[in-house]
Amino acid sequence: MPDASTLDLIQPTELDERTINTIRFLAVDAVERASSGHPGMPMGAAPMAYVLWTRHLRHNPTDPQWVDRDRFVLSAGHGSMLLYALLHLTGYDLPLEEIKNFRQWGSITPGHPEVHETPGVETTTGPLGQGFGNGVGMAIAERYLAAHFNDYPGADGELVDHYTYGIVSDGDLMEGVASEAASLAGHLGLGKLIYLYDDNEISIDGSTDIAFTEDVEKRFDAYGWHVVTIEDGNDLKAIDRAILEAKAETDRPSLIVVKTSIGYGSPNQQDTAAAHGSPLGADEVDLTKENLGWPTDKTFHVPDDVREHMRASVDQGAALQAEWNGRYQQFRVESPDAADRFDAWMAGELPDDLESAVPSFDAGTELATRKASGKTLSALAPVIGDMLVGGSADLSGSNKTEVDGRTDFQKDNPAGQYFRFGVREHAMAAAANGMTLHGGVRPYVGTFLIFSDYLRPSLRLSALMGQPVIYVLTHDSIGLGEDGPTHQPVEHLSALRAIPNVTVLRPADATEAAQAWVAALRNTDGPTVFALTRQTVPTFDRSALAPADGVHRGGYVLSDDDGTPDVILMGTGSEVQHALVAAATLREEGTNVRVVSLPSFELFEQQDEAYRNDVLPPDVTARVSIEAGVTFGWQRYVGPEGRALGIDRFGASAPGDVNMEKFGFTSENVVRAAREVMA
Ligand SMILES: Cc1ncc(C[n+]2csc(CCOP(=O)(O)OP(=O)(O)O)c2C)c(N)n1
Ligand SMILES: [Mg+2]
Repeated sequence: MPDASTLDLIQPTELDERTINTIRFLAVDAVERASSGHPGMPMGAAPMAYVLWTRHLRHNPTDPQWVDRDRFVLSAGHGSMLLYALLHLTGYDLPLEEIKNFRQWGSITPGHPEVHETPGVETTTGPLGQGFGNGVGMAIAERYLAAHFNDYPGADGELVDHYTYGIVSDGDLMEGVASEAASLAGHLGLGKLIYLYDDNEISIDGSTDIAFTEDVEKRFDAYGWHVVTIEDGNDLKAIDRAILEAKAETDRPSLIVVKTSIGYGSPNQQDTAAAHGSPLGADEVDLTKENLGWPTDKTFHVPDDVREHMRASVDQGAALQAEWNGRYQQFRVESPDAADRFDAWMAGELPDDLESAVPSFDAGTELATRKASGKTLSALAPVIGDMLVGGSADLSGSNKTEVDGRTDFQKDNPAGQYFRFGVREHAMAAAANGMTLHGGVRPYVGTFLIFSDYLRPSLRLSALMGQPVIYVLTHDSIGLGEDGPTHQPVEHLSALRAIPNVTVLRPADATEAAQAWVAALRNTDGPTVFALTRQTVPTFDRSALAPADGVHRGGYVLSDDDGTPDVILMGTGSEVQHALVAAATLREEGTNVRVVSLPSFELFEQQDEAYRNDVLPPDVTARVSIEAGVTFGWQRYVGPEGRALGIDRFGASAPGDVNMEKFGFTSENVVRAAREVMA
């Protein structure tokens, strides 16, 4: 720990004070103009943000994508105007006009920060706690990449070397996902993760006294964090000192608890929940401006010297990046192969030919799709290399997410490619989002499909942010058996399909599972979710059936007769086998049958209409679907005259094959339903 007396600390000036007030009143005025938003948080947190952004954050406003920039996460996303004010003032491409258009249609200043909308916004925040988890993932990615590249000649130990900062609020720290993520970060000893806690003791319902009274310092200390408390949130020197100390603390993540006042400066709303989420109101704005010595006749006021002072970030940022570019060039000269690899990882490049790397599976054998997934992963990992990382929330053996020859990512082994997330599904997914947002790694994460419920808010953000996290979710139906209805997903496939930009893939056999990995890896615009069986399923004889690369079209004709089908049988995953057996029975009766495998609704919907009509001819209305989940959503494919076989209730504790039989997932039932829809 550096001796604070020897540190070169900020000597606060009147200009510092005015700059902080500029940030405060940009937030106040923008919220006022929009007639909605959250002024209180920026007013209280402006000093800590100011010190962080002007004295510590290494960033380049003219290149927000500089790979070795420090990351800044505003986990308390409702304070978005704080971030927009900082981005505007430090010279990002965020003109004052956009601040005046805060929260309006088509502006780049949405109500909560959104990663692809605004230059300099690192992640989408607003659902409290998510940003906290994202930052942990960013710090993990930094550490991992540093371990993989910094030792090469020319890298000088500093090719990847940045901090991850965040501002977190009471609400963030009340959320479970933050607790999970904090516990993980403490275990991993993420020393370059530094969070400032806006400890204003106010949330929407009022004082935190009514619901949140634990000793946060002790809690984080117990998690293994370095914790410091600043009694006065306007004490710039104390904030500066605390950040310097946190940077020097390399073994533990840091929480800087900053006691602040929500709505600071507002005579009637400071320290009250009234300042949280609505405009101060014209009169109170005037009173607040008077109180802080701000001109009442001006809105969106940025004094010239404040602008000039903050715009110093542009030159500083360019110099920082130029210095880094020099290091990168040296690395490239001395370690060209590693530099190529570094570039490829940062660009998320995959080998062109993944197909020839996937294993083949013998027809006639039986294999659970989770096992086929595991074998495929093990075959692809060496081809893709260590950009591909992943782990499980304590279900590695069940999820088949481990890869031979890989080691665990731990404090003392930061190059390890495998992540022991512990029983922390939510933080696992939030961290995975942080990892993809950081760049340089491509994560997959594993748990049971049932526990998609425990990570769904983060999965939703993977989708909203277009992050290509791969979710390996196993034990995908009542077929898992004896663990019973608490562990048996029924509504989950439909629920996941309902989230926009999520690709759900439920492979029917081992060969489809292998193709599912290829499809998932190639999907770089959003998350992919696998639903994989615990139980074995037959590996189809592809010499008699269509090839498994039909997976890439989401739905394909697996088996067909000449001419127009009398009936179409369709299904996903472990139930497709029953459709095939049913087809054989029906064919013996002279029925013309088509069997369609539909592993992914989303990929199928991406196909053009001609293809979709080819697979499911509109004229053929006798249709039966079979899937061991709720029937919700299948109407789309079976149509008004078809029949959806599913399970619209909870499952039961019994052997998996008994469950399947009892709940009607049999070829006999498919045959019966087919006869009915044809009648
Ligand atoms: C997961 C989640 N639940 C609820 C909300 C709604 N919400 C927004 S801010 C907030 C709490 C505000 O308290 P705090 O985080 O301390 O922010 P402050 O009022 O101090 O700015 C809540 C409940 C949310 N954004 N995310
Ligand atoms: Mg608060």
